[in-house]
Amino acid sequence: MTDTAAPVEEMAAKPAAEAPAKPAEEQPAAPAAPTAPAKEEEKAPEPAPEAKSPAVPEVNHEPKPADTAPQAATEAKEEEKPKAAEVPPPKKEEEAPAKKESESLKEPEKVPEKAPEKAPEEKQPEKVEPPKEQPKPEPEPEQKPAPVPVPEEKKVVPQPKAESKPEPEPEPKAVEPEPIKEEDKKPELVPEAATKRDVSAVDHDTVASEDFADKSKTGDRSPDAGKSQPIKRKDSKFELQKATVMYRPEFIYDKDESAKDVKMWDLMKSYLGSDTKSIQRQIVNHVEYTLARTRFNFDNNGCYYATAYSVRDRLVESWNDTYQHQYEKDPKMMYYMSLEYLLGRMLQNALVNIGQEGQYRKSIEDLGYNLEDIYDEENDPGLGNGGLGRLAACFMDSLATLEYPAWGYGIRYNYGIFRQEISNGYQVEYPDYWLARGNPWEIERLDVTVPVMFYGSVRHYKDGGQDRCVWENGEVVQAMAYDIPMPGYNTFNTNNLRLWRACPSAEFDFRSFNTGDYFGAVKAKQKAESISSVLYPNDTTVEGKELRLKQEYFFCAATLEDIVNRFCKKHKDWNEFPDKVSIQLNDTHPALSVIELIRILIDIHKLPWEQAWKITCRTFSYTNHTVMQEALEKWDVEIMQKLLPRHLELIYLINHFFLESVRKVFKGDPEKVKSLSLIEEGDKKRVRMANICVVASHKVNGVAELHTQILRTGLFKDFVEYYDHLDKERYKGKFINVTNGVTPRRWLICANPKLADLITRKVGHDEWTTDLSLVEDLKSFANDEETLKEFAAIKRENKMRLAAWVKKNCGGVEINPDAMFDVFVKRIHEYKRQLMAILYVAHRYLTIKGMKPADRAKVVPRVFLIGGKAAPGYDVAKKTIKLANSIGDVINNDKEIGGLLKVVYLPNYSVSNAQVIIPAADLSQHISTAGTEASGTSNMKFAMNGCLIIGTMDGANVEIAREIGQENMFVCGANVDQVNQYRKMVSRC
Ligand code: NBG
Repeated sequence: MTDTAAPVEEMAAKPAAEAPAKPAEEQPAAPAAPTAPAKEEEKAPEPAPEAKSPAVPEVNHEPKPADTAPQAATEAKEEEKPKAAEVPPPKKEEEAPAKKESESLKEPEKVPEKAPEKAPEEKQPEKVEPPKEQPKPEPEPEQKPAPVPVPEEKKVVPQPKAESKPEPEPEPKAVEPEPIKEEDKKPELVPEAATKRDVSAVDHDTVASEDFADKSKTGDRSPDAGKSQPIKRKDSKFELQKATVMYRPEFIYDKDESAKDVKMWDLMKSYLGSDTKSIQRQIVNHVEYTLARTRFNFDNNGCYYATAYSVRDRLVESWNDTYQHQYEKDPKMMYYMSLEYLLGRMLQNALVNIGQEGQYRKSIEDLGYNLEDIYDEENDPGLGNGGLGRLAACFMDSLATLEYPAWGYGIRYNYGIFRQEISNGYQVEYPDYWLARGNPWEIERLDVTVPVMFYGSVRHYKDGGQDRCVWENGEVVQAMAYDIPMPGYNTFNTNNLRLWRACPSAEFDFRSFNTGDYFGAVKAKQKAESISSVLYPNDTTVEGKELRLKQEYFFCAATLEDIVNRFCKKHKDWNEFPDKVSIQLNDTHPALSVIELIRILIDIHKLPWEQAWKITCRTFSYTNHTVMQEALEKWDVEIMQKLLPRHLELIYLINHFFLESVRKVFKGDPEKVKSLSLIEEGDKKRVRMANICVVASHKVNGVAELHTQILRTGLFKDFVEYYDHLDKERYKGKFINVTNGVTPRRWLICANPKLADLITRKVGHDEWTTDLSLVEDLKSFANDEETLKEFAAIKRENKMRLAAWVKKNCGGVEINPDAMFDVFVKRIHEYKRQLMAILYVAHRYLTIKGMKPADRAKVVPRVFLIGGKAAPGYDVAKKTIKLANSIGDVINNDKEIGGLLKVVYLPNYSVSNAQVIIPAADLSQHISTAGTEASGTSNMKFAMNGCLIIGTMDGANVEIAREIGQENMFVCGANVDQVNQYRKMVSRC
């Protein structure tokens, strides 16, 4: 497999509101109507010019790194040149044993000249000042890696005053998208992953602090803890990891430091030990001190939580160091904004990535537990619907692994995707309260809160002759951060995933409470909390609900303020913003962040319109994930006007300038104006979120070659034509392809460890784990009996594992591991054509029924395993599930058919279930109508697990076929051109 298709991994305070807050009842009347430009937008366009035939560019086959990453990340990394990083010399010999310039990784653009006065994130532990030469050692993830963070006094992030200033006289040109500048194309700095962590080869005994036994933060009191083995890392291409020992050289103190600080640095200079005893002690300490359980109550579940906390402690160490490093080096940061993350279980993944699975297995087994059973205790955080959410999770893993300075942002939903049960053949949905027992991976940031406003009104005022705006008198909620460390594989680099939770603003509560309206206060609290309460359970259709728009804006406002705050800590010149910040929009759900940035720049920081627009265009990139009309987000102007009046004004303003340019380019062609406008006209005016994203991004990407081509020639055809006419050269790189990818760490090393091991043994190295194209070396074993035997044995073992899973989860059904496992698992949707597969099963059944015994004897026994969730309101999809189960009932109960055919519905398809299902599949189906599936990613996971694919020439199947050879894929159905012809024929009928 190569980078494209397969395996393309990556191919990836009380919060006191300072802002004016009003209870809902006190809402001002509906805000003023859109400003003048808005009306302008509605003007009849000029007469049509001569129509030009749309230029349809070729699909751009961009070369991809082995681990793919979102476009913005690529930008943030392309230019990096490995270079030794400077590690400040130790002050005292005994504290800094012979160091080596370990970080050969990536050289950031520049190193801050002097230590920052303040740690990056909102607050610092009291008076723990770092040595003068260095910035504070505890930046963003500032709090100490205590297993359960103790709520500290909450700090309030100042509410940005909603003062504003729309630049009154922007030239029309100002909204032309910013051209792709040279520096945008090749970003820059990169972090040397966690370079602060010096890993010189130092004698273990020197490093393993004597003090450590008694003073580690886990309260490790074991006599041999002081002799604990330092964490060992596998050899890798990174200099950083060649050494065998890590210690924390940043904890160097100045002679002048107070005794307290000296003590602090001393206590924190070592990492947690990784010998069996140390691990066991850490786990047991968490059982007693974190979970407060007794030794008589140490079941698998307790063991899971204690183990997870102990692993998290390690992640916090590298997460702190990574943050520290990034803060010092100040690279361009890539921010991935996604409303969905299907992370899957984290314990195994974290252990694999930090190279500690073996040690933990030993330690846990020695305590009398089985690691696989412990893995099974973990809830699967289902904070996503399907491919888009899982892609975001794969990207997080790849970004950390490839050492991009990247953060993910999302929402911490209380309820993720529903849990599906099959009852009497029907799908039944249950709320999935994944937080019931707490989430040991997150760090609750009571100190990181951001106020977010809704409703209110816009006041226009004069400021020294300038027209300005202020958005005010709205309802304020607080966004509180929950951070999840994202460890890279075989690197110390540990990025951050920041999820926001909606909380009531303290001021808001008090007001109701003081007037004696206790229930009003509680209601308000619930109303605020409802914003982050539930993930919308649709993957291709939009719920036109106000709450969903609230959720989207809540996410965008909190994230943008956080990013802007971080930028402002080190920079004063706004023009540097796009040099330091790159934001990737995962579909249009975070589209409002574009408008929010403009609002911050214009209304709060009083930048001129043109400058704000340029900065915005250079900052954002947008990934489209679907061409299905029903999935394209459009918001009623009416709802937007009520909820986000200032944002609507700004959208109209952008549209005004943009359409002026469009009219010029197309000589007033009304059809073009209509199709490109950010506002859809009709009975109800609606804001087209995809159009906002295209206009305000410097890169727009599709997720597979075919999909990108369809975007260029279909959905965004008029945009492509517009930019071509505007300045072909300048905008030629605007619409690009970045084929999706998946992480082979989760989908091979975690899901199919034996196959991963076989690959490593056969190709003679494990470099394929970060560069999947290297599995090509397996080709030479294609006819090697021994290898094939081993592969078959592994597959059979995986099939046995799935058979046991089926027996346990599908009402005791027994399936034969020697039958062919024909698997169809994904969200249920008409375009994916599960119905066709089910009808085929019925046909196969009838065919077998009609066979003579002699012919039947030649039939390969087959088990059809189908699974996936249907959106709760999607009737046809739900009926499809029922049909599959009903047909299954007939077939499975037909004694005459015996074991030749079985049908099983696999309930509650999720990441963790996929990890059991995919490695066991012999054949998997990806048969969407050509042109409808943007990419698909499970096709890649099946392929890398040695499963054959039956697929249409759709999405990434096309590239998979090219990479593995069509002869190795069962290609079926009409291709996209044929489908288009059929559509035309049908429409003529
Ligand atoms: C989905 C597509 C898939 C694609 C994933 C990830 C949405 C809106 N789209 O084909 O249907 O693989 O996105 O790009 O979820």
